[in-house]
Amino acid sequence: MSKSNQTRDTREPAAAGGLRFGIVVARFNSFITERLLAGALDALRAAGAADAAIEIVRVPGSFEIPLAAKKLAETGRADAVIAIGCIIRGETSHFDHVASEAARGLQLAQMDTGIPVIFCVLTCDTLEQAIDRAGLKSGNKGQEAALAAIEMANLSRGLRAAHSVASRGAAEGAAPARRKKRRA
Ligand code: INI
Repeated sequence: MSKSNQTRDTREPAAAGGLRFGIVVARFNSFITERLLAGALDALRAAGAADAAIEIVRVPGSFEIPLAAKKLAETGRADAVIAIGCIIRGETSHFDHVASEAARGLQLAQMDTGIPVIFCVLTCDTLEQAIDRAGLKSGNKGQEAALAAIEMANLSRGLRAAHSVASRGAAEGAAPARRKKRRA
């Protein structure tokens, strides 16, 4: 199988009309993160998201993204949150701490709140790698993150709706049994 077949995205174009999004953007390496934000906004708007349905929050660096993402998810104002940051390896182990805590914190944020949190935190060895992923050679990872956010927001809504139909069905199914018991 060719590499292009392995990686091709065969999803239908996602629809974002009626969905609400939160975006947390780190100011550290803002030359990159603002490009990722622009890519994410382009993709959300192209899919039908209204500007009024997109809330953007800025934080100092990637280490601070998880707490802001969790708080945004907890407001109930977002069907999905996109976390945008850029961590570039330096000469010390600082990179590893920031990168691993950002990833761990964002996974915790989505598991704790039940709101999808999309990981758009670049972890690069060089500035050139980051530039490539923010709109040059390798596309814009912000756009990819927006598509993942739309997909997960729709999936979550669908699963919630299916769950409430199933719960209603179970409650209705249980009601006659309770009535029968009282009559006996
Ligand atoms: N934050 C980043 O988002 N990217 C980096 O590359 C980075 N580096 O290399 O230090 C970085 N550090 C700041 C960190 O995220 C916190 O803002 C800071 O430690 C204060 O808590």
